[in-house]
Amino acid sequence: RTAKTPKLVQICEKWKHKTAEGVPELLRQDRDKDIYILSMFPYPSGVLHIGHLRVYAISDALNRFYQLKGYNVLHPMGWDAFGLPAENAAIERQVDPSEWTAQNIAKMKEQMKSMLANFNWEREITTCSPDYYKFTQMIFLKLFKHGLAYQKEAEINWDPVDKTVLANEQVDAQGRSWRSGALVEKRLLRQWFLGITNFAAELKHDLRYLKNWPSKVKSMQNNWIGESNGAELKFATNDPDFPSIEIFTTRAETLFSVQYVALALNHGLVAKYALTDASLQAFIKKAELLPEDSKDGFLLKGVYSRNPLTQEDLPVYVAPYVLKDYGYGAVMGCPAHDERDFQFWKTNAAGIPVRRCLDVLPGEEEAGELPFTSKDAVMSDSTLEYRGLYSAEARKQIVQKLHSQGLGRNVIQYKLRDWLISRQRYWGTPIPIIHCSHCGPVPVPEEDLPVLLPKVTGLKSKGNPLSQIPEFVDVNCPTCKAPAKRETDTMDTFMDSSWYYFRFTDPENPKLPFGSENANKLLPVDMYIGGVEHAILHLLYSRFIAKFLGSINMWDGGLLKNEPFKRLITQGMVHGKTFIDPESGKFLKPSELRHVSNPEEPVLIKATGAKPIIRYEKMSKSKYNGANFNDCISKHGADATRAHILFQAPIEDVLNWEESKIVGIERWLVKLLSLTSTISNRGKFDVNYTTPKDLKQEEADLHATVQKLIKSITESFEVYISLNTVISDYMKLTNALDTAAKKGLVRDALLMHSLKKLVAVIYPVAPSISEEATEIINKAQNWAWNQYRWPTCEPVIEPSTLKYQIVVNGRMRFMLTAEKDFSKCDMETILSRLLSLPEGRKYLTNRKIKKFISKNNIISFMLAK
Ligand code: ANZ
Ligand code: ZN
Repeated sequence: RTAKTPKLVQICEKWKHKTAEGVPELLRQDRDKDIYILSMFPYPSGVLHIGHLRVYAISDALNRFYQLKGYNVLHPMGWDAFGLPAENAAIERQVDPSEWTAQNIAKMKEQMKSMLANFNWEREITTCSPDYYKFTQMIFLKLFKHGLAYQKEAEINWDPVDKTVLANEQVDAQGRSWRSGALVEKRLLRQWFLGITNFAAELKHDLRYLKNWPSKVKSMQNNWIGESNGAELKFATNDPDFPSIEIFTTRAETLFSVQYVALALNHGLVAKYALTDASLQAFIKKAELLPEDSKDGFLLKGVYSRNPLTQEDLPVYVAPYVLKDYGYGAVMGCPAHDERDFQFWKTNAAGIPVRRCLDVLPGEEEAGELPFTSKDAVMSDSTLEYRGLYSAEARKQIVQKLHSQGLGRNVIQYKLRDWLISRQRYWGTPIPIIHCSHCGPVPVPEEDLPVLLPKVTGLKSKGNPLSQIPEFVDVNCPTCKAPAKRETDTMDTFMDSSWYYFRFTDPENPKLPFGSENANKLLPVDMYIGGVEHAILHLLYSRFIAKFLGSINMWDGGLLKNEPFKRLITQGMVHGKTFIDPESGKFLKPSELRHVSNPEEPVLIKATGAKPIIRYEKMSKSKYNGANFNDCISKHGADATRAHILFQAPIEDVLNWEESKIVGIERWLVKLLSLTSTISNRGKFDVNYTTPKDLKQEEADLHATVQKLIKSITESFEVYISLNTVISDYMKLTNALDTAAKKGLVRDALLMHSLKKLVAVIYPVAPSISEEATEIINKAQNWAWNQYRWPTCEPVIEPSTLKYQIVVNGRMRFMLTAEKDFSKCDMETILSRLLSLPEGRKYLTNRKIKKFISKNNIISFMLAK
């Protein structure tokens, strides 16, 4: 470790207060340009990890860049504070979850300050605070009013020992409760849902407006929504209670090869027969536990369904492979052209030949074994009037024909399901509903919000604590005043985070979640930065809520169709260095390793002296590869740490964290400061210096390099958001000035002029060093200059003099500095100038010139022997 490192730490400490406020308010230039930069708010677990350091280093660099550009930057921070970990801590340690959360927030806020993240703390929000969840409840009530919040039965994970509902994350891969170890049961429970599927089409189609989202994220959203264009077809039955079965198909042209109809376990027709058929009941019970790809089936004897196109009567099966909540929970089975149907038919109707209706395209090789599943095919001879037609055309004509007979129509299906928000847990936003036996579910009147979460002492793992508090549960119906029961479910925490970016635009509004004027002015978020692990749910729920709030005129998302996030930046994970014993395959602790000063094999295993396997992996306690946020900052200072993490990898890539590589950054920062002193002490300069027109070639070259790098840095921030290139450009710029300062071929005033630009452009990443450099300059120059303005790119200046190479008989003999057009002069003029110089006389006196060439900056003579 160099002796200079502690100095960087001290500099950060020295400027702590100034760097915390960002560009001073009074100096921000053009206050009517707004920009909203948001990093995903964290869960207050108690510690920030290196992954957080990465996100906030990115968002704060962008924040400070736009401050220098004169923007009014909204860069807020808050806490996604409801959820299971606080509840678990409360159960385990018998602490109040709100206190536990508050302590964690305090610790993490300190860490954010120590990394110099400049947030709008005056707008801080915490989702578990009644001032916030009051409005989460208000938004729920608006959804309720519009029919978008409703109750229905749904399967939950039930722990029969603890007698409690478990979240999916609390059930292990073997289907056991994480706490009691009991085998988890599926139970039906009435639960609250939000009608996100009403927005499925918009959520899918508006993805096209998100030009600045990573395409990977858009396609993940697209797949999750899962739009499927097909047809609803009616198969008549011989059952008077169910005169027809509706099925969903994307392949209506395969109707000629349909051999059966299969129904999901919960289909209405199945329910009817199960009432009287014990063997069917037994089958359903068994099948509920089978995986989705199971090919089991149960034939409903005596029931037939009629193919609407061929009028053929077909058998009807009950099959677990038919999904309960997709389409109509019913399929038409085409063994010849669908893999799943083929397997089902083989299992359940062995021996009955498969009937095909599609052939390969003309000129293609016959597909061989069935099933033949290509969607690009032609109708076979067996299909009468459709024979020879391409699948797509036949599909269209068949649906048209069935439509005219009232037996079919085109429909779009989505894979997306409504959002189950009920949680039978304590630490969440209470659902503001009162159940009345006369009036049904009644919304809590707005003036009674928030429905406060009651304080609970001695939280236990069994059951939902809210349902055990009579003062909470027993209330009067707001409508008829009769005794009624309060809803005891709380909301999924994704509900809290689905609208927090609205609240930041108007965090103190006492009446509304936010005022529309503020939201319209500041939203959509210009840049949203966070982990790709939120690519689906959080972003989809946020898009849904933003669109819903737009649909009821709570804000106007304008051209972006109520999309909340204009640009999405997903940062890659941070991996830590792991050491593995090659013999046992075990992860090694730092204490089991010995560091030696051999650059080839710097680390050895203490016990065996062998070389460990080194890999970078996701940081985790069990791999001993975590890195400590506080350590890094206290050893190297915030500036170096920020620059290091930004430099190590492009934003979207995985970053292999290796603290020791920070030395490169430290060397650069130390060099920058010493260069600043050197140039500052070379004389007194005009604070308003502008680049003169008469530059020597060396000066013009440096000037051009500086402008090129400033342009590149600006574009990296503004266009590409490529912050690792920003750091490498900082280094190039520093080196260019350092070299020029050492060579002494550039006038010092120009060096100072360029240095000021460097000091300004590093501010977004290294604000303390930028302050320190400014102070060095101001002290030496007796200036009151500040660096809080993004430098302009000056036009390139043609040098007024050039350096010419004088070549004699093919060898470069000496250099000459002369005016720009010197090489265009005639030979006599050039020669007489050269002969006035000692080197010229040495090579050219009294020599006969055979050939003379003068081009660009090369002047060449061939002499006669
Ligand atoms: C007949 C057919 C023939 C089908 C063929 C496919 C190939 P996507 O594209 O994912 O939407 N299907 C419909 N409802 C279902 C349910 N509840 N559970 C399981 N499968 C269901 O898939 C649409 C296809 O999935 C539909 O088209 C239907 O099978 C099946 F050669 O109908 B198809
Ligand atoms: Zn009532």
